[in-house]
Amino acid sequence: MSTPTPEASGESGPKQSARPTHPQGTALTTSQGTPLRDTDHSLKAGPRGPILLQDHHLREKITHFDHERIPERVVHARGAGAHGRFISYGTGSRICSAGFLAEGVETPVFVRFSTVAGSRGSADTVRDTRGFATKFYTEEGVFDLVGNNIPVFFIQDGIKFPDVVHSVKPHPDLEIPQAQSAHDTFWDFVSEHTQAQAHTMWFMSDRGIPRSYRMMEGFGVHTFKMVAPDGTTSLVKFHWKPRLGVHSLVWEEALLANGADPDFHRRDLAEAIKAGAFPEWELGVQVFEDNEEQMFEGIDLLDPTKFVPEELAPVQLIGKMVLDRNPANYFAETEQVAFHPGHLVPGIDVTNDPLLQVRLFSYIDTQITRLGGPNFSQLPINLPHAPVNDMLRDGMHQTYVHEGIAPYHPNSLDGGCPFMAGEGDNIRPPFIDVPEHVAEALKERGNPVSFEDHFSQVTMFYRSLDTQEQLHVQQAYSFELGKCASEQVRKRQLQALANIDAGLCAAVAHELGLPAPEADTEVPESELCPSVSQMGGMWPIDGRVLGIVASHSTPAKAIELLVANANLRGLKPLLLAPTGGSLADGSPVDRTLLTARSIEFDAIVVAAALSPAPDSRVDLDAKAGVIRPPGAEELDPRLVLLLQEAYRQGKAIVTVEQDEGFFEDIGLPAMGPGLVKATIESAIQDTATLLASHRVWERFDIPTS
Ligand code: HDD
Repeated sequence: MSTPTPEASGESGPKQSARPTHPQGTALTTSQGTPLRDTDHSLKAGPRGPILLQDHHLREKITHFDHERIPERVVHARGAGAHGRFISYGTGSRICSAGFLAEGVETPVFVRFSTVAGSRGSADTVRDTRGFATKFYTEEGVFDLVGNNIPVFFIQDGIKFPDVVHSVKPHPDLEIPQAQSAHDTFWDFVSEHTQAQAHTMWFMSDRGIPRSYRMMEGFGVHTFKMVAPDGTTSLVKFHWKPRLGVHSLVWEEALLANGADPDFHRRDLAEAIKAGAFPEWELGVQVFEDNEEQMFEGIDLLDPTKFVPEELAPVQLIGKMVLDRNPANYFAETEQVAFHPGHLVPGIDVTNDPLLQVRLFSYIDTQITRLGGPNFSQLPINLPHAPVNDMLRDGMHQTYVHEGIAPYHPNSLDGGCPFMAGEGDNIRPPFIDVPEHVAEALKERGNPVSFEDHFSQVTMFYRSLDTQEQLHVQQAYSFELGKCASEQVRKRQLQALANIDAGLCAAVAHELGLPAPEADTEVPESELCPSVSQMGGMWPIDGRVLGIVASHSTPAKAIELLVANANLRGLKPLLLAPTGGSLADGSPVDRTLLTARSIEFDAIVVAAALSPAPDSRVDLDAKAGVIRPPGAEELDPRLVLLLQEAYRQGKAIVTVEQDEGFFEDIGLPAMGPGLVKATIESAIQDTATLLASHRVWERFDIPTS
């Protein structure tokens, strides 16, 4: 007889059902289940006397509170999670025997998105790489795909991970700056360590400031191995493709959101799911022959600082993921979820990528500190949905009541159980490490020669971007290096930029007031890979946030029509009025001029020109920090500021039945891209059309030189 699994026995597992997971409607108890009738007063020697040590409820309550926090993740501390499901197309079955990739199989998933550098309470919209970690609860065990929104990594060998992380974390003396790469130690490291140039280029691009977790690609980064049912192997790179397209903030939005709504991405994800605009991604793989070289078109597939352009190896789609449920409890789920690249299922295996190899050690190790012991996989969020029958025993926070006397193998006392898969239990295929020939080699600390090219793909990436995106990259490097105090660091990074692209280097050098150096290696003429650009295309607009500016005297019919049309198109309308309360149709005001900021809206429909109370005008001008153009005397300066910011951020502004000169009055051009005068009937359609291309790109200046 095998040791019973928690599910199978229904007895030995964690008895979750007995716990007050949703205590509303029942009486308060101690942790031991004793009902309580007072939790507001400590037990004292008289109402004004000292508190008694015997107050066991007080001591339990305070002691537990004192230990409520666990260590935050050493990286990726700030995150947001969601539940969902993965539906397989079956197309992966040709090369992979994993059961969850068979046609039509639906697998529950939990995804955690994150920033890398900041601590748990840091802001969402900082410039950073984003984590994209997915836990598949398959019937053959848990598979974790622990990726990022950038397909390349900072370093080639995991032994460098503490170095890169120490460099980007706040300086150890004063612990500043928080969640920032714009400081000396980070640029000191990456300019010294040129293999980091590929990753830094990607996150200096717009990928470093995503509009939403829902609008990011995800990448497994490393090359993995897939094993077909007949044992043949392929090398693959995983890609997540968002249905809504890949979109970013502009820098002004990112900065404003850090202050005005530090939970910008977390809120966006949760609210979209709550509104039924379920985020979706398709999972795809680039597939390569598993040969001895493990190279493809000159690209070393074991080098995690390189990616394979989709132009060379198209992404083949194998399934779809839908996130449709928010966590019920942040701590229990999003904080306690424990990912590990070594959580693999039969059919998927690792390669010798030296970054991946070190990760295989690091993740279990970190959970032991973070989650207080080796039994973290028994936490509900980590619990496999497949039956578990391990021989791991005891340890801190053990929640299983294991039966039997022989948790070792082989044994003859517990009926020889557990069997090895394939012996007694033939039903589930076992995990088989892919046999691999390891070349006779010298034991050494070193890299293959193919790891030495640190620049050619960086040049290719930069030159493949659209001109506006290149401008953003120039501005990002100028900002980041402009925040470095050390001139030697700035100069060394300029040298790296010279080796990438002379134009980029010159633009940044100009901003820094430093001479642009000449390249000291040959800058390669590279093929372009336009697929890395985010520009162009029309995309679904589900869950995009539309600000509707109304006043308390805007007719009910107008509000009803605008809101209904917005809902019809899957937009999320937010009603913005001078003060709180309800509007004529009875709808509650979502934002007031005091609480609204441009960053919250993807587009704005102005159904009412809002004026301030006459006596508060001067005061409001000062508070809004806006100089009202002469034509805008009657307008509330906060509305002027909102619209001016929205204009700068490339957002559609649609007015409904406003004065002919409205745009000029608020200091915008009378006519221009994305400035629309509409009727109540056409306003939402006009907005939706503009939103489909994410932003009014024509607004941004493109330098001519
Ligand atoms: Fe890592 C967390 C992604 C390299 C060590 N990593 C972590 C998370 C993501 C990644 C998304 C957050 C998971 C979550 O939401 O809980 N890490 C990556 C990617 C890498 C990478 C895509 C390279 C391709 N990581 C990497 C290396 C090491 C680590 C080389 C160590 C040598 N990573 C960790 C960690 C973390 C972690 C310290 C912190 C918290 C955790 O694991 O659970 O072990």
